[in-house]
Amino acid sequence: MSSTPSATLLSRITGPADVKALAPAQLPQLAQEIRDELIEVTARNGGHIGPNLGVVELTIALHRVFSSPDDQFVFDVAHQGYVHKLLTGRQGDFFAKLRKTGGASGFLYRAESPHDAFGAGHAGTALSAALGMATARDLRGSHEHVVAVCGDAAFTCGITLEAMNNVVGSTKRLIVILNDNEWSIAKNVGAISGYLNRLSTSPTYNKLHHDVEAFFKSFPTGVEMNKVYHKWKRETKDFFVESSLFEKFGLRYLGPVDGHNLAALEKNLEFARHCDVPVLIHVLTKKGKGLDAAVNSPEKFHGASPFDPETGESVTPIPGTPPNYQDVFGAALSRFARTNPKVLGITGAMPAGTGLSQLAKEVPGQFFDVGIAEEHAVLFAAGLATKGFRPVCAIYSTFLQRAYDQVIHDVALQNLPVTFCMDRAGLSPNDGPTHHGLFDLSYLRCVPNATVMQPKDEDELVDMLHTSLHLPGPGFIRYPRGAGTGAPIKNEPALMPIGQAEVLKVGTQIILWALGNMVPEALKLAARLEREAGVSVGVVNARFVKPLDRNLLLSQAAVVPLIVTLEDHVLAGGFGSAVLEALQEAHCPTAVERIGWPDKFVEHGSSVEILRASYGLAPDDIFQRVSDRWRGLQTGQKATADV
Ligand SMILES: Cc1ncc(C[n+]2csc(CCOP(=O)(O)OP(=O)(O)O)c2C)c(N)n1
Repeated sequence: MSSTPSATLLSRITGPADVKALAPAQLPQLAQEIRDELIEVTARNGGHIGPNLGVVELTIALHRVFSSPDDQFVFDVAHQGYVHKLLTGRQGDFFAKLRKTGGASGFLYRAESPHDAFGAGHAGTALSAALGMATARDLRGSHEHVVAVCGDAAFTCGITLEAMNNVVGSTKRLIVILNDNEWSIAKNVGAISGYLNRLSTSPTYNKLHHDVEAFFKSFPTGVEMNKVYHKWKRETKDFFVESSLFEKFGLRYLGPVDGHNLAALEKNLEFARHCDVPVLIHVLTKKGKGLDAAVNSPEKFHGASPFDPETGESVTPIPGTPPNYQDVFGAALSRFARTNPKVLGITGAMPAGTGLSQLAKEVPGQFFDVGIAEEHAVLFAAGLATKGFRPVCAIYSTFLQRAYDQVIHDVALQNLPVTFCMDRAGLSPNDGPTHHGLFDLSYLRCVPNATVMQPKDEDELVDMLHTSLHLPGPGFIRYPRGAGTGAPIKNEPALMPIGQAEVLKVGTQIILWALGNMVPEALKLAARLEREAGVSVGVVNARFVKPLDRNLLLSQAAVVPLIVTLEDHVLAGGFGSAVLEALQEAHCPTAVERIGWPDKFVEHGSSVEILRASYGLAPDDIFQRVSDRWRGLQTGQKATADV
């Protein structure tokens, strides 16, 4: 694996100036050392190994031709920013702890380094942001370069296309790198992907590429590039053929360029640096280059869990680990779709992550991957629903944020029966704030016609999916990342009474109202409170956040002094807020203690447990808070009685 630090070129890179100082002949060694480091760290920690192995040469070339942080790189999604981190002073221990508590984030953050010009984690944002930055530069009269680095799948995002539509008229100087590896997480889809494929193989464009080569060859080295460019431009007015899609949007097309050929990359970047028109360089890269397993299985190694660096085999899960929620959902949806041709599954470029791969394999005619296009996914579902279909949009909680207007304006307002299955509700610990699903209850609870639920286990997830497929309007089901509880799944799913909670344990002094994955926590907490604080504690599995089981809540609140809500969601506007609102509307004065995430962006960390502990949400903290609140109420009651 990696050589001892003193022997490596990489260990001597403290910033971009050191990358520039290397001789061209040293660069292949640097690239190899970077790949070794990427493999070693991601094999241990998990992470976006495939995308990063593909951009090693591209990132080196960017840092040799431009001068970060004065010049600015905006990486789309920013999951391919590991190489950029290694070249901008973040190697060593910090990088070794990639995606772990106290280590480098798996994405780019303005707060992490001055070299991170723009943060991201969601796809399709780079071109818009870069256009804004380039326009700001022009407005204030400075001269730095702004370079957007976008994957081919980023061009399936509406925002990228909206930004392209605005390049003309916004700035004359913008450099866009189209990093084309033909893959999104799964194989890229749609017309744009087909177009890029034709572009990379088209003889016309390959000829243009050779012309750029010829241009460079025709001038002696050492001549000032700016003069060369202007002379060449005068002489070859017709060089840029107004025929690629990008040229129609005002971006001069250069390429395709071999993304693993450092000399070719540097030449094209150098050329683009001197252009006084917006330029798009089409760079062809191999996702996973340097790790055979990743080249052979690009989807698995897009974002991999820890793996054996020699064989690429995933580190096997602990035997007996229950199935993931996503797989239970995928199996259930396939099963429902097989017997009902009206049931359809829709994903925005996440067939494996959402569990929809199973539907794609078993009932392909009822499966749709629309690319990274959540707004379209939801609107498309709305259209399908008007014709009697039962579409299921499988979109992570965090990515559904992007389609909020479609949820309200197109689905809920027309009360269309679209089901939303929101995986990764709660923490995505190693990914951090861009990927935590902590806001969906707040943004959905206020939407009329919505039914919002969260299952306590896998079996209830299947029941909820079945129930939602029978709703007259939109249904939203949230569930967390990772393994379920191991609950056995019934042979036949049950239709759940809408808005009915489930009493799991009767108690007479405190009632814990828990949502979804907090239910098992609540059962443990109840047992401990009874054991250690001598209180009688009941537990309710809320199941529905909207409509909330008001009857049960109010009947309990009439007889117990304390209701505690537990949710894996922000407190502001979440499940506990729904409980408070219901009590307030009934003028019920019962005390409520709400347990949930605070009004902060929660950073990345090694595990859910570590992050919970750092926000006072570890089981001990919750026990303490509830015991204290209970004691406070008792003291208060006694004081009132004494008066
Ligand atoms: C809005 C949104 N939807 C989905 C994702 C999940 N996602 C992360 S990377 C990715 C594919 C990106 O492909 P591409 O832009 O081609 O870059 P590559 O990884 O191939 O370098 C997807 C779908 C996301 N980050 N953001």
